[in-house]
Amino acid sequence: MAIDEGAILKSELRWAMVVGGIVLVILSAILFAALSMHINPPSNREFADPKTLHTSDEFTEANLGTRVEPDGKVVARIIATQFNFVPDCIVVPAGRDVTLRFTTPDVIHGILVAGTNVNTMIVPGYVAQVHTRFTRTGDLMMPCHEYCGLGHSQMIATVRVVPPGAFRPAADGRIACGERRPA
Ligand SMILES: [Cu+2]
Repeated sequence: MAIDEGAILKSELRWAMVVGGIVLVILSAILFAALSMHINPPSNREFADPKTLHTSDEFTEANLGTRVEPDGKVVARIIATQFNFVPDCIVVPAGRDVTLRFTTPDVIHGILVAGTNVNTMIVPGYVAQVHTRFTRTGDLMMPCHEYCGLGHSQMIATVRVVPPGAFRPAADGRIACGERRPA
């Protein structure tokens, strides 16, 4: 049978269109997730030396937890370690932009906050940062989702989302779990 070059060309074009269509579907799914569901890969690139975390400016023990910065931004700083989060509970206001900042002195961890778009890896040497806005009040679970050792399954923290009226930080801007319960 003779090879019909025209038929081959047509078939190749058809398959190219199929592939192009699939790529378009995938791209629009990514765009839809990014624009309307706010699901994006974290794009922050900041370094934090694991050896000097405890003496660094930002991640000293006294500086961990939720704080309203002088410019009004709500920032929570958390260290993930084997096999704990420090602190293991943070308070955040509902309906307000919140920045979560994580780092780790030991191995790779990862977190997600159940029912929200918060999901990031925490890699030694880097600061993982997530901007979000919590809509529902209540205690949300924040487990480590990257196997980090034998105690991994016990590694879980709480994100306490309180109504804006119940979010009353102290004079220095700090607010911690256990001090003020949600109203
Ligand atoms: Cu972990």
